[in-house]
Amino acid sequence: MEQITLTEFLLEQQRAHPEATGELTELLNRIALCGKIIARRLRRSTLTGDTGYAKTSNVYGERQEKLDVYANDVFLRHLRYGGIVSIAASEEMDQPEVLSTDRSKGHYAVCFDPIDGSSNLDVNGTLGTIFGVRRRKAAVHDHGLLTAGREQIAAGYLLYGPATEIVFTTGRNVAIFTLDDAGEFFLSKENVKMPPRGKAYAVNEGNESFWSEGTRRFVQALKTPDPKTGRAHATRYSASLVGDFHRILQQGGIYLYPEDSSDPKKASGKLRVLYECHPLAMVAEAAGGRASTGRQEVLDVIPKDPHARCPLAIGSKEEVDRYDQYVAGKA
Ligand code: FDP
Repeated sequence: MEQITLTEFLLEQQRAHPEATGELTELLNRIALCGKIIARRLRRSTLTGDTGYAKTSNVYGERQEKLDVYANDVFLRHLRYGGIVSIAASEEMDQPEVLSTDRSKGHYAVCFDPIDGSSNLDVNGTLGTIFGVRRRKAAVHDHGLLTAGREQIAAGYLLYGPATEIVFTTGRNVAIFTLDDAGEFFLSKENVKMPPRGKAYAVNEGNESFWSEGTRRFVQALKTPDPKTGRAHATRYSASLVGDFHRILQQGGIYLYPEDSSDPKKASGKLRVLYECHPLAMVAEAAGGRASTGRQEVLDVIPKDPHARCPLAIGSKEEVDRYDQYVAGKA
């Protein structure tokens, strides 16, 4: 099989759009580079003492892992180079950081979650990095970040599992690239389509007593055998949104992080709109799936601040549609 590298793929896409400047190609290549650097560090982290807590906490008051801090720094360093990114905002930083004030360049704003699934760090479990790219808005006090997810022009994630993969979309289709020993990302799946219905669901069921009635009844329905097939949905929860989403992208199903009444901070769920929900929602839609808060399309959510959260139901269209019905009390 002829193998095509990420760079070749991006250059081909760029050539197909004569108006393209090449800056987005460069940016996606830089994000892939960050993924390689982080993956290299993760591969040896249980031997080198890199796991465990840093002495800092993030804006949510959550203790940061040393690798959260490391991965955030890797992104900042490599996004700054070349001046094509004006603003970077991350789950691990209190405020968005201005990387370039050169108005002739710096056309992009990048939101990212450097390490998703941090509780898996100490046990060599699946991890990820999530990113979403917007065009910079000139002279807007909030840097143009507080906009709907539909403003993203590209989004995706890196998965650190048995293999490191990068998955992204620029809106038309979704492609998966796998890192091989040569240090190159090679195309492993093109034009990925999410099945309209799946066989599994991912949710932290330990939180059930803090869910709304609609969420509780929905998950109960997933566990009830379908009269037509005699099968119920299987539970598949890895504590890594990226890990769970990657399965759902390819095999269908649904991931849920609903509103949770155990903690006022989780009244809108746990996941952050800009760093997690918007980017994955863009990938899901481009693959034919959906992402909903239960009441609204995730891509229509306009966050009130850079660290705003929203409930997330993401995956196959059939399951996400059904979730909305339960939340609305129609099922
Ligand atoms: P984490 O906080 O460990 O980074 O991004 C948030 C996230 O992980 C998701 O990756 C994961 O699905 C979820 O939170 C796990 O949260 P719970 O421990 O509450 O289940």
